[in-house]
Amino acid sequence: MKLTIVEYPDKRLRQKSKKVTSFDKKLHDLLDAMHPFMIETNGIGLAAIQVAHPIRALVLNIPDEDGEQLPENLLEIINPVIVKQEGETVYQEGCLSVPKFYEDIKRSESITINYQDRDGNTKTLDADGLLAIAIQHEIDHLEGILFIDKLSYARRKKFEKEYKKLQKERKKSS
Ligand code: QAP
Ligand code: CO
Repeated sequence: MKLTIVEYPDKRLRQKSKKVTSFDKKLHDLLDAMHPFMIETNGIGLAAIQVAHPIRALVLNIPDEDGEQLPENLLEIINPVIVKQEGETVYQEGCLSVPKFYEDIKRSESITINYQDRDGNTKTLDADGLLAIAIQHEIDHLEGILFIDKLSYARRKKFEKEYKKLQKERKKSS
């Protein structure tokens, strides 16, 4: 399956993703394609809507202490629901759908989610650190929310200006 990234300001990123009800080969093929796509594009998290599939599915692969993204650390999360969140943390986030832009974003420090795996089995996961931040970022995608939506008015304006300039330069060189 060939995947391409959907980039801001594409309106498709604003859709609310649909709950997954069929845990079938079609879902498995998509997940199997999302993992290598995420690694090749230097991502640590990817929601299906970012590759034009508006379903409530995401993949994560948080690098270990050596910065390596090990296959055994691949997480596939379907239909996630945050059932508990505690504390506050700030991290400089980026997004494959908003290339080359990074800003500090405030999130809960630790979370508990309920979700399903690729076969529809119900699971619970406690997360903190970068994993907790990444899960919250990806769950936002399922609601059509981007990390840039969380910026102050002034920062958002600055972003829009810089991003437009960057896009013009990218168009010129492509
Ligand atoms: C979401 O983000 C995230 O601008 C995943 O040029 C962000 O994988 C989770 C990326 C922060 C936790 C903390 C961004 C790759 C990748 C870019 C990503 C770029 C190339 C972003
Ligand atoms: Co993102």
